[in-house]
Amino acid sequence: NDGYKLWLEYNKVTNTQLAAGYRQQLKYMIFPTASDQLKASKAELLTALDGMLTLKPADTKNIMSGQTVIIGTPQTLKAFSISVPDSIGTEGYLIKTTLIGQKKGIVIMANTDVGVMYGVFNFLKLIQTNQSINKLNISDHPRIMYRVLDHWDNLNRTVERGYAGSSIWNWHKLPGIVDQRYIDYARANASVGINGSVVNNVNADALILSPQYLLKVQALANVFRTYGIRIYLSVKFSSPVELGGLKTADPLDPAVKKWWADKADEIYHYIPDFGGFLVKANSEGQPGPQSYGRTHADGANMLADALAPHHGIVMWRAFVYDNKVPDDRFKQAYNEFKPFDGKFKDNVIIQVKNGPIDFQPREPFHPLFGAMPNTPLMMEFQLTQEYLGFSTHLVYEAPLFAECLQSDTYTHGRGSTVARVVKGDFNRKLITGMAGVANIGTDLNWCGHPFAQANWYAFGRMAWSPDQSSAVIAGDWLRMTFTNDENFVSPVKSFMLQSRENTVNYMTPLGLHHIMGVSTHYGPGPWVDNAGRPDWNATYYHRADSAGIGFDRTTSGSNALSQYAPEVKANWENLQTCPDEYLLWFHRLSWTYKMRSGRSLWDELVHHYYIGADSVKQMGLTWDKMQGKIDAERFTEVKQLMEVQLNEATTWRDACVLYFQTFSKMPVGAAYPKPEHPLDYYKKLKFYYVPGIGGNNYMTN
Ligand code: BDP
Repeated sequence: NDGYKLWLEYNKVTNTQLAAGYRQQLKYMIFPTASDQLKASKAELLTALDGMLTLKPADTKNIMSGQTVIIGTPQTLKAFSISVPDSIGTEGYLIKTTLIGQKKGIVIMANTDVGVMYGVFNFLKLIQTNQSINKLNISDHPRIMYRVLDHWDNLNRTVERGYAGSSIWNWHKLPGIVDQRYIDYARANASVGINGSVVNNVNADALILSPQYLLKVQALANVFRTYGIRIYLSVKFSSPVELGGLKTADPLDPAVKKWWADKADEIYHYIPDFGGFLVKANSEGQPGPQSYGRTHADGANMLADALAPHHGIVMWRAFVYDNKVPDDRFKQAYNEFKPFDGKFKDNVIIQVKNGPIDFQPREPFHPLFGAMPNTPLMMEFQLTQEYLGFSTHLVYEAPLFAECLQSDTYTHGRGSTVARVVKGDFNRKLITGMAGVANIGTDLNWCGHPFAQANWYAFGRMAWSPDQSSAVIAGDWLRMTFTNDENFVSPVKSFMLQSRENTVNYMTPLGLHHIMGVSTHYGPGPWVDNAGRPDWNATYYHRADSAGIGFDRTTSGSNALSQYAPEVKANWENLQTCPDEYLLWFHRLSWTYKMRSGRSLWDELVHHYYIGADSVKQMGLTWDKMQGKIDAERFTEVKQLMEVQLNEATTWRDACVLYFQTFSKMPVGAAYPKPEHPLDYYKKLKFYYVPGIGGNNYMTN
């Protein structure tokens, strides 16, 4: 098993009693397929039932009581006097055991074809996870409108921050060759409700908008459409100059406006259901409206006007920073965007990273969430593990997503969680969205690490319904991907749930952040102090010296905390209430500062680094016991990956402890294993051809 099938393995149901029950109830099927989406849904159902139950339900027109499943939209269901409630909306579905006349049957219903597809995938999940289908009554619908994967894929097939091979988009062979991978990619997305895909890097190449490439994009869109997925493109703000030969890309210039409007018309000619644009502007060297003395609102609204006639949207990123904020990069996005609250067109959504710096192992939630009540804010999570050990470390990210989503912004009183802001609970007029920076590449198993697939899966599930539990999602994923054997699911789920905290511990405990290797972001680099700009240096963030460590963002420091609601600020500013997890994000403390545990800050830091690395060892021991419970290929691959992870975790631990010790000058407890090498060894380590940094237009940090 090479892992290619993801969570759509459709393994045989080994519990014979359960299997017999499923077979009995699914003997017959009423599933008319008037559209491609319905055809694809039926094909999926048949493949899955064949795989799991060696069953091919017979098509019937009449209901055989207790043995029939009826699937469809109102069009199909009206013949049976079944009505579909409006409340499930255009993407929701209902799965119900019900009496139709005198006869009992299972009905999977939705208002639209794509709703039917989601219903079918969720019905299959019940069987994949060995649940009873005797008395079904499930109603579900997405809480978020735009559930989008962002691919940071370059046109030369390198993937910025990609650790799973090359880009799956074979631009050279498109549009002629439509790879089966595109179809399987779309199936996997649809199975978790992802309904959008931005296929190219935010550091965009203007060429993507050329007619030659639009034809290639069209071929992908044609595949995606069948699975309810819209295609989006990242666009370079200076495209009118680079591609159109104009003198300027000033968003207020009439010729520029016309160029974009014409370009939008052209795109919709190729792709009538095109989703819209994603824009990284005035960030890390990318051009943007500010290059012409204009604002983010000017830039975003101009593009929004071009797309509006076709119902497209603009996802405008808030990941902006440069050297304009001398004291703290943390504050820049808020400073630049907050003043424009309510000033964006209705079809603009501001895409905000989960935290204020950059996808660190742990960040506090971004202060913009809740701070722009009249502007749609789209969550941006990173599935590719740029700062989480690439694709050799097992890090299940759902707890990271949940931690951010369940944070209380207090902007509309207690209980104003980030999830509620993102769902638009406080302003029903706004469009809503969640994006995940994809971790997908040409590796046989798609994501590099068999467990990295879980992050793609979990993202889809949380984008559909942001309040779901990480544990439930992990359990479903394990059962669908590996086995229903409880002796596997239970121990593995428990280390998955712990895995992100492990990585925080061996990389950036107690609120440390941005201390990785410069540019490559591979391995530890707390000593980095000579990057091109101060805010690219690790020393800028940890500020360690003989007096202490940490970034003072309280009123006496950069006062970044003032960007949060007063309750949040008060909580994090006060050392009595600030959780240890965020301590050094907000406070600068002496090495001897007494922690809640009774340990000194120094001892606590060392403790976390050691338990972090040790937890990887423990995970490996648990995994060893899983031998024989799953296929040998994936067992061995994960075992090897865990050995690599343990080595790298140990390197992180030893390098960081030795480095910080040069300031604390305090001892490391004798019980802890000694580092294998002196600090200098770690500082001099060189890594060549680190994945994820080749070929993109711009790469500094
Ligand atoms: C950083 C990455 C960089 C991306 C940038 C972004 O290091 O490669 O281009 O984010 O999100 O995390 O635009």
